[in-house]
Amino acid sequence: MKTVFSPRHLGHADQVELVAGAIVPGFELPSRAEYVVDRIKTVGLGPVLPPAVHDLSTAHKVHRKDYLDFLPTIWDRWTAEGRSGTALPFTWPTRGLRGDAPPEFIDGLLGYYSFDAGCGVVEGTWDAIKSSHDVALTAAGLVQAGDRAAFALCRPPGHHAGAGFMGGYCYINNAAVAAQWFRDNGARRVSILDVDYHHGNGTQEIFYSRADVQVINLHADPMQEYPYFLGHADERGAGAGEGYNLNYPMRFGTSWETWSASLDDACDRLLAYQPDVVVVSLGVDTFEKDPISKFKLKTEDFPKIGARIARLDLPTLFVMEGGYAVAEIGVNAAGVLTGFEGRS
Ligand code: OKP
Ligand code: ZN
Repeated sequence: MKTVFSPRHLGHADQVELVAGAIVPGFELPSRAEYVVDRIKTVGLGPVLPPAVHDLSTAHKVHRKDYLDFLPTIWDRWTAEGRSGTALPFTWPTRGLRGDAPPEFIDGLLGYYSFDAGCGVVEGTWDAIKSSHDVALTAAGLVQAGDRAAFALCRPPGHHAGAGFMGGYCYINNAAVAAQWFRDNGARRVSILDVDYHHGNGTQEIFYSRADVQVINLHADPMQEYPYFLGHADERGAGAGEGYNLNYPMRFGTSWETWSASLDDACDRLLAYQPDVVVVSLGVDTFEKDPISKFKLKTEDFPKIGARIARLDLPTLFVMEGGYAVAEIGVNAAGVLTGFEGRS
């Protein structure tokens, strides 16, 4: 299968984040994507193509206009205050505060348009966000044009980004934009299968009231793990979307036996929906050695994920999300894709 990839992700670098009470170098490192693209080439998955430039018209159907307008302005607003380093928020409009309108000053805007301090912005961040969006849409185009599958090697990732907010290293929800694009280009129904360790709260929020995009999430139980405030099994969709959101929360320590049982059930539910195309939010942070996660999948398990998804026998777009054990992320992500192709 073809991979779409842009070196423009490299400008999104040296951002910091808040971990265990300390400001530390961010885990969402540029080397992550470099390890994956290197491994794709080593195993000979297929050609690696640059993205074509796309406008934001599809993104505007899944994100709020004011949010998309704000994103490219963050770095200039930050430096206009004489600041450097990483732009980060420190105040959020939680219960008991008004969150109905954006304030004027950059610190307030950053809080208004985020749900955590996980989305640092540096000079090259917007260009990386836009390149990641273009990667997803270019790869979607390959599937639309008849490729059985394609790999969007997106960085930054997207599944925590909601209609009007960033969070969890995610700014534009690449998988959601791709799903919307498939809907606008002939797909009657689209399924999003999110196998990242963390619940894809942004994707869930975007499609929660829609029947035309089924959203299935396999993830760590939000009672124990980030993002904490969404991802429970009783969140099943609302209104027209009732029954089209499915969550499989699993406890710390989950290994292949339990995880794959959830995947099997998810695949049954996916097939029952009869989608025309599947978008896989591909996180490999379920890996036993991932530095920020607590599941126990082994390297040998990742090809089995791909093989199971291949059995759906549907056009499939893989969109890169998380995975942080940088040395192994390439092997595990490529393992899913070669497993999909029946190679291992
Ligand atoms: C993004 B993706 C605090 C760090 C928690 C958020 C993790 C975001 C994961 N110790 N940061 O789903 O892989
Ligand atoms: Zn994750």
